[in-house]
Amino acid sequence: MRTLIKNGLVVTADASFEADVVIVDGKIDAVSRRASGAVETALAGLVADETIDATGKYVVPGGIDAHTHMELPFGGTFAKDTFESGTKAAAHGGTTMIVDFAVQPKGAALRDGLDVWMAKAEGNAVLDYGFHMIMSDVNDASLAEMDQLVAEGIPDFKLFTAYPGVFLSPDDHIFRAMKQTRKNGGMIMMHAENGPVIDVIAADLVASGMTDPIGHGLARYPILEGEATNRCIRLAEAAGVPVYFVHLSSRDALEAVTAARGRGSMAFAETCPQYLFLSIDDMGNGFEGAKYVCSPPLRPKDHQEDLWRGLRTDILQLVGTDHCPFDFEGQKELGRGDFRKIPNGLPAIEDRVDLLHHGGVVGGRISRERWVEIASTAPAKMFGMYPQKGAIAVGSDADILVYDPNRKRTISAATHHMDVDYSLFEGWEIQGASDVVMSRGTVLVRDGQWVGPAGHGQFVRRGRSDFARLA
Ligand code: DUC
Ligand code: ZN
Ligand code: ZN
Repeated sequence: MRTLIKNGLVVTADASFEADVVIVDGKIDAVSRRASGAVETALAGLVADETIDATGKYVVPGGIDAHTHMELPFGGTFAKDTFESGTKAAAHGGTTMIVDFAVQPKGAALRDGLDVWMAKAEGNAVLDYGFHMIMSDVNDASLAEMDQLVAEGIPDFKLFTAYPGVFLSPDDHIFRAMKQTRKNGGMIMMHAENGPVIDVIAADLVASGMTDPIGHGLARYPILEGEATNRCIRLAEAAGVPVYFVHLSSRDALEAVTAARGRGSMAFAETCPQYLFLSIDDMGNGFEGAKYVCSPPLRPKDHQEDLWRGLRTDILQLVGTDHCPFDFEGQKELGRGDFRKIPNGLPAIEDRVDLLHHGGVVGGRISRERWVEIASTAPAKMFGMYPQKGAIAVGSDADILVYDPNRKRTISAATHHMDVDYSLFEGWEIQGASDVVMSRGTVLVRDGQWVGPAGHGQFVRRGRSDFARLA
């Protein structure tokens, strides 16, 4: 099968140039530049099974969302998107690969959790997928298992300083896991908030009668993210390993990463669309605010431009979603009368690529090349799958968007594809949308319609991070 995408503007993390792209059997076979002013490339006479005219459009690598939680059991319920519905929604929004988090059950092996998540994804995901591993129990056995998982293409491990009694690992456990990655070449990902202190503040708020969702945002002080981020950086420095912060949300945490990078530490971080576009003000409308409950919480509005600055200056390397959707009705409602019982998590997977284009490129905050980098190329490099993914280059998987930078669309729960009954961005008109979404050469979405096969996704074995090579 040969496909030709012609007349487009190829945009990569490095440059933009006019070129035609040939795809053969799912891989990029040629990227042929048009000479300045020329209408056609050297490929003009090429016969293809399908030709896609990308005149006036960008041709970019598909988005990679390296932070998702399909079907996560959490807060007494389950994140609602399955691997099928969640990856389909992702594809509609220009994402062509996800990395989800498998969870080690407490008291069981890493492998037990991994097997469960593999079974959920296999045959159901329509996009290629990888896994990070959440470690709920750090002990001699799980430390030894880490080496095996790295060898099998699951090289990163998430630990928490938050959620006491559920996911929290004490400092010595975090340190032991970090030391293990020094030996096996993996990477530790941290959810950094001071959970025990947050629980004290939250209990005080509830005791004083503050039970609304806004209490969730008020209890989780930014300084407690800054403290935990700095602590984990120092632990990683002591262990001599890189460390990656998931869902960095605040100026306080950004300052910790900035300082670490300034002294040469390998500290890396992502932020998420919700922290770039929403604020704690969104949590204030009575119980409606439950729609915006996630951890870390939405921050005061003035943190947003600091996060954009972080993206512009590479203090933050990429943007993932932490996609973890719960219906307002029946799920978020579990926390009526006590914000601590609201399931934490937001739906965002379908909007990430377009929101970053709209707020970043159209909004004049980042270049279109940086947009491609934070949405696709940097995740591929950070998580050991570049240049198979995240590139428009000969030999790469043909995970490609034909992207219309001018098309406007209105976000709404009535038209989105995520399996959740509300949208964080209801009624927002944004600029930029994918006309064609292709995974390994197969068109999945065309002009907003699903045209792909079921169960198209494959597990991607990942290698060492390109960002975090040790001497
Ligand atoms: N934060 C969330 O909001 N949801 C899932 C897990 C997490 O850390
Ligand atoms: Zn987290
Ligand atoms: Zn998460």
